[in-house]
Amino acid sequence: MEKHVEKYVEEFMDRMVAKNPGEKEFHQAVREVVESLAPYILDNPVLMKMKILERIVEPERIVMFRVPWINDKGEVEINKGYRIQCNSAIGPYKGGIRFHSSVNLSILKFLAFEQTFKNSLTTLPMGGGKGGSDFSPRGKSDNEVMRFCQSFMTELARHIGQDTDVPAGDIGVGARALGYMFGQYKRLRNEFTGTLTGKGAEWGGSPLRPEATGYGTCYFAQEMLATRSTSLDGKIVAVSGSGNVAQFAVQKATQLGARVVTLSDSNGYIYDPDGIDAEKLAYVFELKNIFRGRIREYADKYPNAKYVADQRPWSVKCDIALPCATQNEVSGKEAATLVGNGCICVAEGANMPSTPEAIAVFQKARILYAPGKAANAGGVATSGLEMTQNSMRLKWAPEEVDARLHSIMRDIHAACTKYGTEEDGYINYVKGANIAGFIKVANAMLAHGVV
Ligand code: NDP
Ligand code: 2IT
Repeated sequence: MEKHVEKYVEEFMDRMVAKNPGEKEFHQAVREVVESLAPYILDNPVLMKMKILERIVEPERIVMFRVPWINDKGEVEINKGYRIQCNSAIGPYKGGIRFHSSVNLSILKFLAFEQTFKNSLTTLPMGGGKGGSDFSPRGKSDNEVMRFCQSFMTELARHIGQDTDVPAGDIGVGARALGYMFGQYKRLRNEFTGTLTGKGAEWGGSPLRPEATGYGTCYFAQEMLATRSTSLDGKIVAVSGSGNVAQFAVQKATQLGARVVTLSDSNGYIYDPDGIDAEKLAYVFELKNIFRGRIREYADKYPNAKYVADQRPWSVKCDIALPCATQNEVSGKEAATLVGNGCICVAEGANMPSTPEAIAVFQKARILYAPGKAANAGGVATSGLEMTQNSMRLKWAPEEVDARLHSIMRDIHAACTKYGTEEDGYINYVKGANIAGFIKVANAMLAHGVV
């Protein structure tokens, strides 16, 4: 990095950190973006004069609220509820809701910030938002989850709407929680609109929304691999996580001819050298989505597979890694192990799963590496397609949605290539995604004046 660019980055970060003390995930996400954008901003003085970057890192609005509910023992429980409305320059706030014990302001601000760039990349008119709670659905009964969701939505309903802010799922929020939240929203507002996405197929959901994030990540990986005249066919793939994104990443990678050999959760990972084929994946769907079991049980069912407790899957030899669990789940050391084992491509299904140290390792080794805001944008893109279908009050065929998803992922790849190709021909997808995502939002903000 040139000296004057470095100075700009460090001074910007000093001010930003001082204004947002202790929010380490938010600092991390902002630093990555500022490092990519600094040369572009220094070349465009109007962006500096109008303080576009300073405004983008300040969410337009943050709502924090109490979520009281009663557990099955009749006791009162209290959780924190949040909605970060980060940026509405190019469309209504849009982004998922996360229910996990680790949720805090820093994590949701980093997610809402990244969402702003991701949504811009999709080419659809969506601003950036994110919400959630420190409520953990794990071990809770259906009735407890329902009571919690109803209490959460009773407050959130005042702040969202189909033209204002459109939430969806994320970690801990799948079909069940979305159903309970939609039911309560509909009841409170006495309206049936597309205010939430990821809805059930029978009540306004888009075909392929459940599949979209995992499928989109594989479509993006295919585009990356094509730049090196190869594909997923015949490759060994390591996937982390075993939730929504991981499950459908396994499905699509397998359909495209790869052998997926790992899945994980926060307790450990399974390694199945024979590959997680369609039949085994059907078992995983049942285990995770119906019985809400742990991935360890896979190794009991399929004895050829082994379970490794308290570790992540990155020491397994693979050609392609798809981190699909959570932020900062690939360390610099694990990245070096992946590269050392011959991994040629990392496409992020999760948001910010690679630490800055890991990203540096991948880029230094010149392997294909795509950040979540590009590689996992298929989920929110299909949410955008759900909004369109809801507004038109019709439903497209799965083939049509799949074709649109595929073409959006190709377009995102092309945008990353346009803005991220370096002098030696290496595609820096981080830089490409950050600049491409930024330009549209920045131009809209310039047009709107100081608001
Ligand atoms: P799910 O809740 O369906 O699955 C999450 C998976 O990640 C589970 O296997 C979970 O294991 C694991 N996990 C969660 N937190 C941790 C942790 N702290 N350490 C280790 N493992 C963890 O969520 P999704 O599949 O929807 O989300 C996965 C990732 O993809 C997230 O980063 C999310 O932001 C991102 N994403 C999701 C999209 C979507 O459409 N759903 C769209 C774009 C990105 P355990 O059960 O042990 O917690
Ligand atoms: O991180 C994400 O992009 C999501 N959790 C999906 C957001 C959405 O609105 O579909």
